[in-house]
Amino acid sequence: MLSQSMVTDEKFFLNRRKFLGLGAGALALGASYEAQALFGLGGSNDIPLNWKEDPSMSLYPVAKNPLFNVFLDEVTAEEEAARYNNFYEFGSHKEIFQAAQELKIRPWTVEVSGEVGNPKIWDIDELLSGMDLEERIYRHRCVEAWSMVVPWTGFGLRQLMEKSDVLSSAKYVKFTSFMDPKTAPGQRQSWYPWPYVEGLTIEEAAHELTFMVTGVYGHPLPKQHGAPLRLATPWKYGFKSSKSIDKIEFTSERPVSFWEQIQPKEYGFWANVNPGVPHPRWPQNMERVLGKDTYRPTEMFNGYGEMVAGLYTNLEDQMLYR
Ligand SMILES: Nc1nc2c(c(=O)[nH]1)N[C@H]1C(S)=C(S)[C@@H](COP(=O)(O)O)O[C@H]1N2
Ligand SMILES: [Mo]
Repeated sequence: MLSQSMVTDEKFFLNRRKFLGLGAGALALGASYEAQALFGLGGSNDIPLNWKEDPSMSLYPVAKNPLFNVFLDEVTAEEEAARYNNFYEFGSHKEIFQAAQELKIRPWTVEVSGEVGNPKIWDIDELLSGMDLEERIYRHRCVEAWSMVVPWTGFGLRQLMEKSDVLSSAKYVKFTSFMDPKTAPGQRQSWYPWPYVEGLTIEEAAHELTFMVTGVYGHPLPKQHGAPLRLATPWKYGFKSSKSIDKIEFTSERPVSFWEQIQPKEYGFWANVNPGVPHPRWPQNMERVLGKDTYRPTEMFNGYGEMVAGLYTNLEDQMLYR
């Protein structure tokens, strides 16, 4: 269960470091990035970054949008981000980068449906070539209290909404991730409500921060980051950022997201970052900086408050911060 692993994440991390400190366990630790650093196993050559065979390779790198690099945060090392993932389809732990290489990302279609004038099943490469791609450096704050700073490449969801002619009857957007238990062992664990589903209000969907991610660090997205298409909503907890999306539905009804189905008191629909509202089982005021041994204070709306606070006026009755 996620709830369990969320509790143990911090402890597990510290225990592993202690374990390493005893000088044992290079084998048991496998390819963990802590082991890489301590035993010098590394170099990026053994990180499975499948983008080398990705047919969209020639689209990268793209121009940076400097508007979205306002924090001057230190960008997380690519190796750190590529080795420490949440992708429950491939396991309920962080080291899924090998397992995720089984995901087949071509052919891949993205079905846009529901309350739209132009429903369409997009071939991913047609979709990518029709969009204005840009690079944005975004913060990412996981509900488990770790964070990273990542240069994503992608396009504003708003671009796709315009092409799809979203109708005024659409109040929400629902993202559905791929379903393929043959390649994704986590999906054979039938107690999870597969496939992974997430949603936003139509106002959130149209917000300029809402980014459909197709690449990272100047190249196509590796599978462990949710190739070939994922979401980034940096003012919300990371579980809102669905990976490997193959359906986008505009609807009049609020979707029930994956974690909300599992544990609605702990993981809600809104999930906006707020350091003052603890998770029921741990505080949210600090975050561990991925790849470092340092912590930093968590910021309201993960630092994006000026841009997004207006989305939540008159919604005080909602569970906005879980
Ligand atoms: N389909 C799917 N999307 C997902 C998840 C998942 O398990 N399955 N985990 C979420 C969580 S909890 C986080 S923190 C981010 C992690 O993204 P990253 O591994 O690329 O850093 O993906 C989110 N998107
Ligand atoms: Mo997360």
